[in-house]
Amino acid sequence: MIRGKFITLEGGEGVGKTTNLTFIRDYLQEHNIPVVVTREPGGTVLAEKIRHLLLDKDSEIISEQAELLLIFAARAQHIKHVIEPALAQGEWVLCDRFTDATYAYQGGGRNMRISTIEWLENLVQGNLRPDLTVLLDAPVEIGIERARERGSFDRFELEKISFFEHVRRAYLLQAELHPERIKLIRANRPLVDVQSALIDVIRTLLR
Ligand code: T5A
Repeated sequence: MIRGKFITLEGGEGVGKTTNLTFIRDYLQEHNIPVVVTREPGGTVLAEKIRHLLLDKDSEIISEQAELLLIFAARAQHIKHVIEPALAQGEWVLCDRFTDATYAYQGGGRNMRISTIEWLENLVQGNLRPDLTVLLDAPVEIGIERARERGSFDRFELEKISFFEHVRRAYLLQAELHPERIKLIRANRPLVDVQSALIDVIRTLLR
């Protein structure tokens, strides 16, 4: 059995990850590729409960360490019960956010030590890394505006603009550090243009 490919979508708030994930799924299915669509934090019953705890804006104050460990606890479940089994069966996994989000939000946004994140990444993931990561990048205000139009804010979306500027910078740094894996797509343009750039990137994996 040929192992499936692991694709992740990343970017700040409201850049269009979920919208474009559906687009990529449809594109792959048109090419007869079996696809599992999932998200982080989340993807299993327990990991979705952890997601709820993390996004709940009315919870007690969550310490930075607790936040980081909850994210990796959810990730451990997700990898064991969804991602690895699917890849092993030859299915492609399309995931809305993964560990680059931890480098961006907890590393960049919360200013946590990168070496701690790396240590947890190695512990929880072993050798698992995405085959391809699409980073959708747009100025912070654009994403926040799109998210705002959708309605209520979660615990992260209540952060200040400067937090999201740090997140964006950390994502761009990840792209610089991993140019083979992370493909940057400008998302502050019409959706058709974003999606045509996406097809160019996904095609490279289909070859
Ligand atoms: N988190 C997550 C961490 O802190 N650490 C971690 O390790 C991980 C994994 C999860 C939160 O958890 C944090 C980060 C997050 O704050 P989430 O729901 O995954 O939350 O992330 P959000 O960014 O909140 O997801 P959103 O649904 O808000 O944003 P999307 O998915 O990027 O945007 P989408 O597709 O819903 O689009 C938003 C709106 O914009 C429109 C869409 O139609 C939609 O209305 N749109 C466009 N409009 C015009 N032009 C375009 N090109 C458009 N693209 C989309």
